[in-house]
Parts: sequence; structure tokens; C-alpha cells
Amino acid sequence: MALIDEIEIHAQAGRGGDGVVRWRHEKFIDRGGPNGGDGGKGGDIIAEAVRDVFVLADYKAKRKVKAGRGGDGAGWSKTGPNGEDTILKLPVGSTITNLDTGSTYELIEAGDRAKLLSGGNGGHGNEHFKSSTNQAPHRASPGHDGEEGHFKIELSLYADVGLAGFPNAGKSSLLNAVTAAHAKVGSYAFTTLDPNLGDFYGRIIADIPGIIEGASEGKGLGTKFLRHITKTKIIAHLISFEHFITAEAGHEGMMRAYEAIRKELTTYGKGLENKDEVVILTKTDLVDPKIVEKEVKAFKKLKKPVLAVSMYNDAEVKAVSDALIKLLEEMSTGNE
Ligand SMILES: Nc1nc2c(ncn2[C@@H]2O[C@H](COP(=O)(O)OP(=O)(O)OP(=O)(O)O)[C@@H](O)[C@H]2O)c(=O)[nH]1
Ligand SMILES: [Mg+2]
Repeated sequence: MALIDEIEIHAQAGRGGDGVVRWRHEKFIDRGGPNGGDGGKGGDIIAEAVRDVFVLADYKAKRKVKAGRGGDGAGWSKTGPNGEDTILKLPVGSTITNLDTGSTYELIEAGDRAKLLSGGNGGHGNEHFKSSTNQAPHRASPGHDGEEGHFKIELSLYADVGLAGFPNAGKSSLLNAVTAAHAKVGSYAFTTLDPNLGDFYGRIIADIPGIIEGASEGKGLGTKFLRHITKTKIIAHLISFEHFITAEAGHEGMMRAYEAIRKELTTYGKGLENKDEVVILTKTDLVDPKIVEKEVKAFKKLKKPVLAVSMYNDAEVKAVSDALIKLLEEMSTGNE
């Protein structure tokens, strides 16, 4: 399932209710005084984080959101009811930018709330305008408009594992092999243009578009996708054995590919460079098993877990899947 990761909406908080002009009409009171109540406050626009990365899709069709209008005041000094707040449910990991003011809000944990816009205050009823010099004011004021604004909502995936690597490394193929995802696979660069997510035994694996050299400075699909792996727990870094056979580059070719992606992660920063990394050498079917063994050994010098896999080898796919489960388990017990 592809993910909508960026939307813009226009939001309008509720207008306050109007104050009203009313007079007391009571038995035995000859000239009733003013008792017109104030208007209720307009509803606020509030963002609330939920653990559902797909909810942004709901706003795709509905680009305008509004909160309720405050009710008008009434006689007997009654304040109008407050307008209803509108709660925008947004995925954990969303960054909200008010494009008009530049302020930003981050939703980090489920249940986090941020008030984006305040509803307008209600107007005053005539009772409010009563003074020693004016005992019978005929004046009431209208409710105030609620705040309005344009917002950009960007989602950084809250995934457990992020698949990173050059285009064509086999990221989407691996996602499909270890989860029930049906990500598009193609023999050309940038088959994946939007992140794909797969459910992996209750954890989420995110398959992002291929990273190219210069991505951290905005080349290719650039930082838009590097951003997505800033919140993952583990980066699975895929390197295809094509880098071994192309121009007979051998181990050098594999290492260069690895270093090039590392460089993008480091240049981008935001913690990407220090994340736990598992190295997955892909497309082992393209080379002799002895070469695979040698490369695994060489990459182990990085002191990181190293796996090797061909999509055509069920045992290897299972080994990768088991290793990822184990790493995730170790991490969650380590964090407690
Ligand atoms: N021989 C071989 N080919 C593979 C293997 N895994 C994937 N491929 C092929 O490699 C090509 C790229 O696979 P994808 O899974 O789309 O690669 P990707 O990393 O998601 O690519 P982008 O989305 O463009 O970044 C496809 O033609 C796949 O069929 C493998 O284990 N062995
Ligand atoms: Mg892909």
C-alpha cells in the first residue's frame, strides 16, 4: 500500500456566537434591565496523533476543515454554547507547519495534541454593556471570526525497519518477500516513488525510493525520502551483487556502493548516521556462492550484522526474516 505522506489543508476555526439584546420581563418588575447573554466561543482546530499511518488519505479529498460556530447568547443572561472543536487525526510522526505564520508542531506519540487554531470569542450581550451611566444599553456585539490558516502536514514514517539502498537494490522485492505487501518491482531505477509499508509480525517495514549520490542535497527524490527513515529503529542497507559484477568492480564495487549510501545518510544527518544498521547483500544468485561467502566476511569487518539473500532462495529469505525478527526483539528488550 502506498502512503500519502504530504498534504496541505485550509482550516478555519469556528466563529464566536453573537451577543444579544434582551430585557428582563418579570412579574412585578416594571422596567426590566438588560439580560442579553454573550455568544459562545467558536470551536478550535486541534491536531491529535493516532497510530494509523494511512489516515492522511482521509484529507486528500477533504482539503478544507472547519470547526463549529459558537451559539448566540440568549435572554436570562445565558451565554451561547461553545462551538464544537474539530479534531484532525494525524499519524504519529507528522510535522505540521502553519504556512501563514511558520510555526510548526510535531506529533510524536499517540494521543499528542496541538491546538492549531483558536475559535473566535463570542460577542457580548447587552448585559455586558450596562454601566452606571447606561442602565439600559441597546447594544450587543457580534462574535469574532475564528483564526484561519493553511497547513502543510508532512509525515515521517514511524516504521521499525527502513530499507535503504541504491535504486534497483531489491528493496521492494525484499519487502514483498517478508511481508504481505504488493510493492511494485521493476528493473529500472525509481520504480518506487512513494514509500510502501508492510506489516512484519506487528512491526512496520518501510520500503522507500532508491537513494542516489547527492540525495542528501536534494538530488533525485532527495531528502523527501531520507526524512522517512529518520524515525525508524533500524536501517536495513541493501547492496546488490550487481555492484560486484558491473565492470568487474568486485569487492571494491560493493564497498563503494555501501560507502556512497553511508555518505548520504551522514550528510543528511538527523541521527541517520548513528542508527542501528543491518547490511543485506542482495541478488546472491548473480554470483558464485564462494563470492557471497567472501563478501559477507569482508562486510562483517564493519562490526554490523551482515546477511545475504536472493529472492529466488526461500531459505535465504527466511534467514533474513528471522534475523530481522531477532534484531527487533533484541532492540525492544534492550530499550526496556
Ligand atoms: N537476480 C535477482 N534479481 C532480483 C532480486 N531481487 C530483486 N531483483 C530484481 O531487481 C530489480 C529491482 O528490484 P526492486 O525490488 O524493484 O528494487 P528497488 O530497490 O525497490 O528499486 P527502486 O524502487 O527503483 O529503488 C527487479 O527487476 C527485480 O526483479 C534477486 O534476488 N535476484
Ligand atoms: Mg522499490
